[in-house]
Parts: sequence; C-alpha cells; structure tokens
Amino acid sequence: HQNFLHQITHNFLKQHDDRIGLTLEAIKDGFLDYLFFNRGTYPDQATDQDIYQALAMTIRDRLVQRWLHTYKKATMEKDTRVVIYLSAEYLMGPQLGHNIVNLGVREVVEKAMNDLGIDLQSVLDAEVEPGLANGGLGNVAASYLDGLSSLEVPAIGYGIRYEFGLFRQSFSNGWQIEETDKWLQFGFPWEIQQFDRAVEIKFGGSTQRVKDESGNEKVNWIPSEEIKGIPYDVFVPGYKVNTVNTLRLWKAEAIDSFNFQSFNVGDYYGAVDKKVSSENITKVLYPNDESIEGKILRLKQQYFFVSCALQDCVNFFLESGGNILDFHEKFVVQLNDTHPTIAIPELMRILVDEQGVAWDEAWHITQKTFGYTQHTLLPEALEKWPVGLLGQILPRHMEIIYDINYKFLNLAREHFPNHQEIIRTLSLIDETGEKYVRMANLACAGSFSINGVANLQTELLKSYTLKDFYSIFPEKFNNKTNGIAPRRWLMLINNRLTQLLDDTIGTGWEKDLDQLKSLEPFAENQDFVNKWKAVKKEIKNDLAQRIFEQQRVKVDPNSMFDILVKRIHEYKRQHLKVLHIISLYRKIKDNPNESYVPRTFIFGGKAAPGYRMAKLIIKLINSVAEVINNDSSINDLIKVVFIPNYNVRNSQWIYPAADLSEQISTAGKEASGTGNMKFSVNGALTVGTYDGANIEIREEVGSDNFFLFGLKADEVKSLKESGYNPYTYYQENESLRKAIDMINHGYFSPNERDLFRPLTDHLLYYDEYMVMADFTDYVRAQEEAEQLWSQSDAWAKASILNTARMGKFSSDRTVREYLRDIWKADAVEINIKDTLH
Ligand code: GL2
Repeated sequence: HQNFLHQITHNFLKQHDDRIGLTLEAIKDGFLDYLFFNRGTYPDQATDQDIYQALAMTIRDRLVQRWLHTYKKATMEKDTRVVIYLSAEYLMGPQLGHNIVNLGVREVVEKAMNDLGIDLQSVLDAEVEPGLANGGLGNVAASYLDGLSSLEVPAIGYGIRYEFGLFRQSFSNGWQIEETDKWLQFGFPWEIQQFDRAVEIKFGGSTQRVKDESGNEKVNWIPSEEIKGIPYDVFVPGYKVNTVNTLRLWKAEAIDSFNFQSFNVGDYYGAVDKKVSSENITKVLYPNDESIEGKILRLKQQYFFVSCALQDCVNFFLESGGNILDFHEKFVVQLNDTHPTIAIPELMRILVDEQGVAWDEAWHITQKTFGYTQHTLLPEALEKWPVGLLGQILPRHMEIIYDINYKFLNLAREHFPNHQEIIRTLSLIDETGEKYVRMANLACAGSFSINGVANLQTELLKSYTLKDFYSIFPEKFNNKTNGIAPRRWLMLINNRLTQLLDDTIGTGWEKDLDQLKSLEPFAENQDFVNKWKAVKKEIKNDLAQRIFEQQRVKVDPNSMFDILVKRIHEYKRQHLKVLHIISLYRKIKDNPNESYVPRTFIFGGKAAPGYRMAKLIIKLINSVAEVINNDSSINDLIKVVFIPNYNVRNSQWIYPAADLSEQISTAGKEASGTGNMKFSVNGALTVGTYDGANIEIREEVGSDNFFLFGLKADEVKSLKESGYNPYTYYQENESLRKAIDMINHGYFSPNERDLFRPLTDHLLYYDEYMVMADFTDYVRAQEEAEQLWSQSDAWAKASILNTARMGKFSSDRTVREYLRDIWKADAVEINIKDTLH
C-alpha cells in the first residue's frame, strides 16, 4: 500500500510540474481556473476581490510544494537545527506582491495580468493586510523570517492568529477613531489550517504532589480550564530559493464547542458560553506599543501561544525519534522581547513534569535553548505580572518561577556577597510593594544570549537597565543591530528605483545589499543625477496623487517631502515637529516677502487608544493642518498632511517618496528604529538625534549626508540630574514662545481655546522628553536641510549616497549575525525535484 501511494504521489507531482510552473502560460491558466472554479465568475465580471483572490491562489500554488519540502525534509528531520522564533507580533504586510517578488516572477505576472487587461497594481491594492503587530518589533520578526528563508535556514515562527489585528484608524473632527480590523473577512489565502497538529492548553486550578511508580515525587497540575490551539501555517518564501519556511499562528478554540448539558436544560446561550470565552483568547491584538497592560487576557494570550509552540516542537521532535535530552541541539528558541518569556518556565514544566527530566538537567537544557532579544529603553515597557494574577492563571509556573529564583539568587549572592540591594534588583520577583514577576529578569536568567538591537541601546542595557545581570553574565550580552528586508523595503515598494539600480549597477544587490556601494561613483555623474531626480519626482507624483484622492489636499511634488511616520508617542516627539511647523508658519506670515523652501509635512501613525496625550497630539497635528492648508496668505508654501490608518500598505507609498526622514526621538529612548532604515535605503536624508540606529546610519552614510541635532543620551541624563527647567527655553527662544502662545491662544482651536493646555503645560513645566531643550538645535538642523535642498544636485548626490551606503542595514546581515553568534544553524538546500519519501 505504501509503495502504491508513493507511486501515486510521484505521478501526481510529475503531472503537476506544468500546473505549478512559473511560465506565463501556466500562471495565466492557473489564474483563469481559479477565477472560474473557485470564485465562480468570468474575467469580464470579476470584482477586484475576485481577481485578487484568484491571483493569490495561483501564486500560493507555487509555494505549496516548496513549503512542504522545507517543512518535511529540512525542518522536521532530526539532524537539522531549526531556528524557532517566538513573537506575539508579526508585521507581515501585504503578501501577494511580496511573494511574487520572492518567487522572482514579478515581470511574468505583470505580463500575464496585462494580457488579460488587468493592472497588477490594482490587484495588489485589493489585498487586506494582516495587521498582526503594533510596530517595529513585529516588523523585525517578519524581516528575520524572510531573511532565514532567503538564507535557506529551516525556521518556524510561532505567534497568534489574532482574529482582529491592530485597529483601523480614521479621524473625526481631527480626533482619532478606532475601528475593528476585520482582516479575515474575505478569507486569508496564504494560510493552511492544520487540524491534526492541534494541542491542548491548560489554565488555572491547582497543583498536587504525587509519587510516580518508582516512588519519585512528581507534580500534577489540575487545571480549571482547558482549551485547544489550532495552528494555521503561513508560507514564508525566501528570495529566489526553494526554501519556504513556516509562520505557525495559533487560534484558540473550545475543546467542547457545545455544551449539551446546558442546551438540554434550555440554556442556549449557556451552551455556547465556553466556546465564546475560550475563543476570546485570540480575538484581538492589544494595541499598546511599549507600555504594558496587565490584563489577564494578555497573559493568557502569551501563555497560550508559547505553550502551543513548545508542545509542537516537543511533539515533532519526539515523533522523529529525538531524545528529549537533546532538545537544545535540535532547537534554538529566540524570545522576541519579554512577551514570550513564560516559555522558560513552560519548557521546565514540560521537561520536569511531563518528560520526567531531573530539575538540574532540565534547567541546563532550558538555558541552552533560549536567546532573548531586548527591544526597549523605556522603563514602562518592562513587563511585569502581579504574582497573584500569574499564580491564579498558571499555578504550576508560579512555583517553577520561585524555584528558579531561589537557585538564581544563590548564584547571584556568590557574585555580590553582602549586596542586599543588588540582590533585590536582580530577583525575578519585585517585592517593593505588591509583588510582581519581572519578565526581563526571568528572560535574562533563563537564556544563554541577551541582545540589544542597536549599539547604543546594547551599551545602555549593559550600563543601566540590565547592569547587574551584565556583571554576572557578561558573556551572554551581545548586540545585533536591526535590519530591514531589502526585497520588501526596496524592491517591492520602489519599482522605479529598482529599475534604475538594475540598469546602473546590475542585479545582485537584492541578496547582497553591500553591492549598492558600487552606486557611489554615479553620484558624480550628472546624467545619473538627473535620472535619480526624475525617478524621485515620479514617485512623489504618485504619492501626491494618492493624497489628493484620499484627502482632497493638493501637495506640490516639487516641494520638499518631509515625513514623520511611526507610532505616536511622546518620546518619538511628534510635538517637536509640530512646534517647528508652527514656527515656520509664523515666520512666513510675519515676513511674507522673504524666500522660503516650499515644504510638505507628512505625518502618519496610530496612538494607543488609551494614551490620552498621544491622541491629543494627533488632534493638534490635524488642527494645525486645517489652519495652514486653508490659509491662502502663505501661497501654498507649506502644507501639512496626516495620512490616516498608517500601516504597511500605506507606508509602501510613503517611504520611497520622502526627501527628508524625521527620526527625532529623545536620545537614549528609541532602542533602534527601523523606519529610519527604510527611508534612507530609498534615498531620503535624515534629520535625526543621536539615538538608536540613527547613530549607525549616520556612521555609514557620512555626517555630510545626515542632519544631526539635539542632546546626546548622556547629556539628557545629566541635564535631568542637574534640574531641568523647560520654562527657561520658552522665555529665551522667541519663535518657540510664539508657537506655544499660538496654541495656547486658541489659534488652532478657536472654539476651545484651552484644548491643548494639557500638552503645552506638560512641555512648559515638566517636559519629560526634552522637546524644549532640543527645539533650537532642531530648527538649526532644519535650516541646514533647507540650504542643501536649494542646491538640488548636491541634495540628489547626498540622496544617492544614502542609498549606496545602506548595505549594513539589510536584515540578511542581521540574520547572519544571529546565526553566527546565537542560533548556529546551517542552510539546507531544498531540492523540490526529490520526492518527499
Ligand atoms: C521596538 C523599539 O521601540 C524600536 O526602536 C525597535 O526598532 C523595534 C525593533 O527592535 O522594537 N520595541 C518595541 O516594543 N516596539 C518597537 O518598535 N514596539
């Protein structure tokens, strides 16, 4: 029978070689087939959604066999080492265009669509993106999976299949409105549901010590609730290789979706109650970026996906004949920030309670399994869970955490005898008031590698945030400066520039971004400079047109596009930008006869729904835009646009069109930033602080091609310590004073004069993020930018050099460093001509 099936499979694959081929005809046929048989329509009657779905299925067909081979032949095989990435968020972005690029079939697909009278761009526009992330942290998770696939390293990303992703943002009277993101409403063609790999997850209840057959003590966890995790596999193809890795996202379901007991007594709602409450766990992504929300449901989400992931790994390792004591040889598990840290006690539980491994040996395996990436410098982002809450949801894990802590603190005392204060800060339990479990401490104690995401941040972790851990475990600490995927963030989103690059330096840079270096000499070539300018102009036209269609605001593509897009947060200082715009506006009004650089200021970004100050900043930007855009006395010299619902799809139009990239966080607050990289690689110049990866970008592109301003991290610290008084800057800087006065006098809120008082009062009397202190130097840097802008060839040259020198920031480089220093996994070439058996 086995042989018979083998033969059938073999014949099937042979027959389907053509069907899943990458030729024009195969793609056209596949597409028309799907349109008819799957969507039930004809080409001349198909809607945009029909066309999108049909093309998506056609492309997906080309991934299945590659995925199956990667999964079965490389990942599941006992002797290959597999990288496991645990992340609560993945910012995948729209999939169709990306998968077409990675399969290397952009031109063929474009032609296939053209032949059928269809514009590929409009098909791409019909996709609803999976918004399963808040921002940068999810972006790196997605980029690293892309990098692992492109480098042909077997990997699985594990996460949550949130039914509703990050909320959609719209504006009403200038205020942010949040709406549910129903990204699944038309179905998601890029996933395969895997019923047979479902696992069960327990919550609550109590523990019990029992003796096993050989008389050893053993702990039983008797839960009060059990649910099911159902995996959905999303394909992650590498660039022009056969490797297609897996992003396995879990959905929560009730084990018994219908309670007949309740139903029989006439309680219909009661009958489905369990189902509803179980499924709530993966309903929605918490929309807070870098601030913790100590909600029970959030902890349940974290434990849910982490337990699903580890059970899955243990299952297929044991299925393939692995010895549990070698678990850490087969898998290396990277924790993307502290959100998945409960994986550490969970692996201990599985090893000790379920697999009967002795504690010390289990701890050895656990510590050899996990690497921890730390992504933040904000103290309020360091996760902690109340001991009471954690013990209630995960009683067994709380015991394990106490046991880990006991041993860990004994070790710490050897390093710091008689330093009770240090021991208290190292403890996994914060006992200063209500007791909390400190997840970062747990992550540091339980993993063999701890890395920051840019040089400055890693240094700050070593000297402040994780200082005492650094002195106990210096060998664990390392830096991995973030990177971005060049396929998505240059090739896919900037086809025009890609063409110019290919025509000038040939292809090859997409896989080896350092090759962009060979562009440098062209910065001196007038003909090339002209082409560069022409391409930029076309891209800016595209964005201008989109802005007009969406918001009815006319922006001049010849003006400087000055762009600030990212989450709205006080430390990112969107309000510093607003103060600059207001002061410029004031200046133009006061001196209308001077000459000015025409500028378009573009904003984008969401505020956490509960973050009042951030929402007030949005309202301020929209109010300032309203006044400036309707003031005919300034001759359209400046325009302000806030693009609603900033997400990957919108951002793909925005990054390539930027002249000036705003990276203006308070120094010492932005761990890295990745938007800064996306802008620069697309040829924008940066105005930025000495913070995060800005520092390394400036180092690479050269200080002449970067407008640096502001206090450095140590200056911020010492100014704070010496007693910072923001009010003096208000008194001393006239244009700053005028800008703040305009806000306070109701210039932008005529019906509600005091509307922005909470914001201006904060700036004048507190100003945690030193907006006031940095204002003067920021304006100076902006003037420097305007001077360069006035020499358009010199600007273009600097723009070329930005692109040419960004090789370092390819996520392939970052992934290679992770592989070399932490993951130690090898590439496995996937040959899809082999049979699977
Ligand atoms: C972040 C940091 O704030 C950001 O600077 C960094 O680039 C990314 C990726 O490392 O991680 N940390 C975090 O919690 N979010 C980030 O964007 N949301």
